[in-house]
Amino acid sequence: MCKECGCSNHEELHEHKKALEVNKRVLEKNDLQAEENRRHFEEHSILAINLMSSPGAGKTSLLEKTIELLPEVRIGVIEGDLETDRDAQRIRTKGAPAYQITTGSACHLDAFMVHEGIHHLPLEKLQLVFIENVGNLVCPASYDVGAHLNVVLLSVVEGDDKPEKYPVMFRSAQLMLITKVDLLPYVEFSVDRAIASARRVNPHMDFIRLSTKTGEGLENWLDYLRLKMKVYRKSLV
Ligand SMILES: Nc1nc2c(ncn2[C@@H]2O[C@H](COP(=O)(O)OP(=O)(O)OP(=O)(O)O)[C@@H](O)[C@H]2O)c(=O)[nH]1
Ligand SMILES: [Mg+2]
Ligand SMILES: [Zn+2]
Ligand SMILES: [Zn+2]
Repeated sequence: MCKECGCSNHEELHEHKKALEVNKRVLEKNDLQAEENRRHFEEHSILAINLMSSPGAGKTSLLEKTIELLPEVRIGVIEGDLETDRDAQRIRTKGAPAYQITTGSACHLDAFMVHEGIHHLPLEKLQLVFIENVGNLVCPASYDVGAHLNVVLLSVVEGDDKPEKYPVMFRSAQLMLITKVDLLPYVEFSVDRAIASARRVNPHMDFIRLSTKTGEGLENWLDYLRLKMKVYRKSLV
């Protein structure tokens, strides 16, 4: 667990309070940097989307498909992982610029790391930037990275009870993607129960079910992106 989260200091109440104070200051600084990141995106009329999920829910697979299926949109990606640049390489193979952040021990991206990524992307050539956060359903939700939209992926192998068990994450997102729906015949997962669980923590959330293997739902995802880009561009003028 990373020290910024304060989650390694539960031994003594005193220590815990100190950790919470430090955490609060870290988050305040983070929020200022996040605002600057958003200004960078807006100077270039770029819509920025933060993708979050537990490890392996299908974030990179979805980005690969999105780049393939939206050739008319110039997409860039900032990748976050503890180690390796494998996800950035997967994105570059699809022909989009990608910058890999390796966090070492931190289990989330913060606005400072994303700022570094922003300056390594050819912003003047881009219209849409995805930030693929570190696979983790907990602390990425507490760090504003300067995106305009938060999207959470929940794959059907994880269980339909997750939204209420990880409410901070599901409250922070505007859209929940229910991924790997091709596997529904093999798992006990009710899409309706997952949506009901998410609605209880976040009544305003949108939902799309999809599979990158069969292509089901991908058109809805692309429509969602087209609509959000249109609304965003209108908001800038
Ligand atoms: N059956 C099925 N498998 C999928 C689907 N999407 C992704 N996968 C598989 O799930 C695994 C993880 O996919 P990734 O796209 O790497 O997941 P991720 O969320 O980027 O993973 P991290 O970056 O490590 O958190 C891979 O083996 C994918 O082939 C899907 O729609 N259906
Ligand atoms: Mg990935
Ligand atoms: Zn963390
Ligand atoms: Zn800058």
